[in-house]
Amino acid sequence: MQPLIITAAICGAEVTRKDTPYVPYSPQELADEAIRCRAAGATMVHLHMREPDGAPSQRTALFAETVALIRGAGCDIILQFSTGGAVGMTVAERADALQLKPDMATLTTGSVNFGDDVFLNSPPMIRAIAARQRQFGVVPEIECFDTGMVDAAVRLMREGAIAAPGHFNFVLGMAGGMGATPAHLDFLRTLLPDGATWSVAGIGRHELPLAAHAIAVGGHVRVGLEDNLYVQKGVLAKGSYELVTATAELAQRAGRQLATIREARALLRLS
Ligand code: KMH
Ligand code: ZN
Repeated sequence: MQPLIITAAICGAEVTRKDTPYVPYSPQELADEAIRCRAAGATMVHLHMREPDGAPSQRTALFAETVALIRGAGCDIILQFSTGGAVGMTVAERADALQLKPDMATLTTGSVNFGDDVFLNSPPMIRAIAARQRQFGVVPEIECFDTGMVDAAVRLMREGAIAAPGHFNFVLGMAGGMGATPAHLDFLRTLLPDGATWSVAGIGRHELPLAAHAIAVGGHVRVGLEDNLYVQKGVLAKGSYELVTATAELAQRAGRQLATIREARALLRLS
């Protein structure tokens, strides 16, 4: 089995300090959290930005400051920027920071109801973000909130907008998207192009059970406060690093090695 890549999704766009006091906002807080997650076993960090008041942001200057702090501290974690941003942002806002050439960036390959909102990703929007990723040599992580997004990604591969076979992340359990059962995950896996890598991000209480399933069947795992606030029922995680630690413990019990940075970069086809 491949060594396990754990991605830490440390703040997202929706979680606020009203939900948990532990969500990082500032570049320094984001960098510190990324470094704690690396120490706990994460090989990749999925980054959103926040304005000082906590409002979701995709400002390139904030990404640049956060990356400088992470790298300045000698942390080698793989950097993955969000291009999803927050509901309602334009493609230009969402994709501006790709000019910083992170290792990876997300690419959601379809629209989905997102709570009471719609996370809009029309085919022209997806192609525009994919084109900017190609322009800056940024490898996409294909975010799938529903089955048709896998099929859409395969169509984009056929037309040359995304390189095959790709790396997919299934976000399961969000209100409006696919359910978060092992059966949903097992079905999604059957749709992937040969040679694709995949991870799962279970929302809320589904996070660690789906992580355990992915660890058992050879997939990779995303955890963190973007997706889930609790390390156990009723107990807030004091940071995404506690969720990374819990995932690393699941892997250890299952006999699955954690990927080194070098191994993760090779598996994800990063330069
Ligand atoms: N915040 C969501 C609307 C991504 O990072 O690419 C979109 C999202 C996906 O979080
Ligand atoms: Zn995200």
